[in-house]
Amino acid sequence: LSLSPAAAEAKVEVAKTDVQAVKKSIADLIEDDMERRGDGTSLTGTFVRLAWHCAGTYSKVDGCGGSNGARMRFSPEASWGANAGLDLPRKLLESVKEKHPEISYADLYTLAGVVAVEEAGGPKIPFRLGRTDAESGDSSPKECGLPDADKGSFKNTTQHVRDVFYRMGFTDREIVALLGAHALGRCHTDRSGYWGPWTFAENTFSNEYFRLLIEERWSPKMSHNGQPWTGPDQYEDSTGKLMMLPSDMVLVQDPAFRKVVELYAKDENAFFGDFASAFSKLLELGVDYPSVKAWYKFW
Ligand code: ZEM
Repeated sequence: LSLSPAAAEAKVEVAKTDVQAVKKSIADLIEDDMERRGDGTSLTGTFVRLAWHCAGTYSKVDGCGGSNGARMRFSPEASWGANAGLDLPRKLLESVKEKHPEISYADLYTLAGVVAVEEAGGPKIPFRLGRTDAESGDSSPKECGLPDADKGSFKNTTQHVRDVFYRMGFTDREIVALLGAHALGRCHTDRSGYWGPWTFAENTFSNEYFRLLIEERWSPKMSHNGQPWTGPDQYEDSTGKLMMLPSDMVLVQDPAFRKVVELYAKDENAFFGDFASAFSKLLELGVDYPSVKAWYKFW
């Protein structure tokens, strides 16, 4: 069995990479940054969003997109509106790349998402090295295929969410599991226009997102800090401190999605297991692991 030149080169780099050491550097970065901020926010959510936006461009129709290549470093992906604010985590991860130059950017950006989930107390995510870096954005999809949070009505937004995730090859159950990542992090008005966290513990990976979706009364956000809310349509809980996007509300409006939300709200283990598989699958979409798999160890 012979490897393509690119795969052979990747094999050498992979063999040199000490994954545990890279994971430790990423975890240290998250912890140091959190201390520096001191306001209860952290990089965990932003690293998970980075990994997801690297991978979520994938289309099973033409095999285009996916985390291989780390094409978000280049135009057009760097300037897609959907990726606003993701230059920040990419810049911070440069310090890890300097310490561990043998890991590809594509492996580093996805591994950062994996470490963030684990640091936040989430499940262990099966992860394999082996992504290689593109030299330009020439092989990026022409159009941004990442999902919008609002298509004007629940009906259209539901269809849109299904269209986007079916294109990647996910099932309804996997869609709900993946959206549970919104337990982490928050929306930033200067990135997406939306505001606020989904849960009261935005650095903790849990099934809180699902519990809140079912148990809270969500209403359209009308005001913010005593002023009328002028941002895009979003939902807030009874305290006004938490948020849901229209695309989150779809999960309780649609009967098939809702069943899975109810399951995860009751059974955190089921959520953790399903999330670990679905997130691992997401991060490997379109990655061309050569047929010789023996050296692709799972971490
Ligand atoms: Zn998100 N997401 N997402 N997401 N996301 C945001 C933030 C985060 C959608 C979406 O519009 C937005 C998935 C799916 C979908 C995370 C993880 C995952 C934000 C706010 C928006 C608007 C960005 C900002 O302002 O900083 C939509 C429409 C989705 C599908 C329908 C999936 C899948 C994810 C991972 C598996 C995370 C962790 C954040 C928090 C980012 C942060 O900086 O804290």
